[in-house]
Amino acid sequence: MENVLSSIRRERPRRIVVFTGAGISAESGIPTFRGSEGLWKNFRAEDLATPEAFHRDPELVWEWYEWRRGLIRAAQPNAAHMAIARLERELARKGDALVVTQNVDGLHARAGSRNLIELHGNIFRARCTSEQTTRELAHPAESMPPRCGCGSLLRPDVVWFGEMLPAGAMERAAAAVAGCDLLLVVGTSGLVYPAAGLVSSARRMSIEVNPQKTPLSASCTHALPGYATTIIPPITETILEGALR
Ligand code: BJW
Repeated sequence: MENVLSSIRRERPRRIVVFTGAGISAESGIPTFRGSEGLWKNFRAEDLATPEAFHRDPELVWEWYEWRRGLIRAAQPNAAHMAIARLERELARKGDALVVTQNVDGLHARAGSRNLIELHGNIFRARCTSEQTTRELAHPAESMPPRCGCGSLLRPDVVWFGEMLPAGAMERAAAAVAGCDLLLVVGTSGLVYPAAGLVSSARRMSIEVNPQKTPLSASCTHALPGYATTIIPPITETILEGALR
């Protein structure tokens, strides 16, 4: 850890991209997808997170999302989300920080991050399956499965397997990663594409924060084994000390 903080002190990065996955929200009590405690241990992605699954049984898919929406609603952003939001706020005119997240939980925004790309959508938004219009769906749905005013089914406004990411999101994220001084890769297994491919666009320093090794570890300049709430605050603090000096 100390050698990584020394590199940050030496390089004084000012343009930061933070690329996050489910692991950053694990310490807020939100289950990750993979691993021994992950959602895919007890639920099959093919039954719940594909357009075919929704077409087959929209009520089942919505019930699963309502359960997850309840868990997330009750959760709070943790010290890692807060430190990243503070980094954006305090860098202000001395640099910039962009968060590119695969998470649909909205915790970065709740922590205060505003410069944010949600690659896989947001679980508190719904989309009409006919008109494609989106709306906030913050509270539990009144009817199941919920419907649009036009009578068509609403679906969670998230990206399922086999679906395209929001238009322009990957392009914006890849350009930011290519132009940044420091890429932080936090709490992702690096298995889901195209998102995981972003890491290969980094040209300068990159630091992975994850208790496990991942397929991305070898392509990062440093891989720090550990938990986001322990490791991210000293990293953002060190970035701010250098950038604001
Ligand atoms: C901690 C921690 C702590 C724990 N601190 N860390 C190229 C190669 C192979 C396959 C493909 C490819 N390109 C496309 C594909 C297919 C597919 C894919 O990637 N499949 C692979 C799984 C094999 N990709 C797609 O289908 C994508 N679409 C697409 O490619 O479209 C192309 C297209 C073209 C033309 C026409 C049509 C389409 C879409 C992918 C969408 C993914 N959706 C999900 C669900 C979102 C909605 C929901 O939440 O319900 O997104 S799946 C799930 O995985 C979710 C996540 O965002 C995503 C990534 O998971 P993440 O965040 O990495 O979590 P975990 O659980 O995997 O890892 C957590 C990590 O945290 C672990 O490493 C822990 O160690 C760590 N951790 N505690 C720090 N405290």
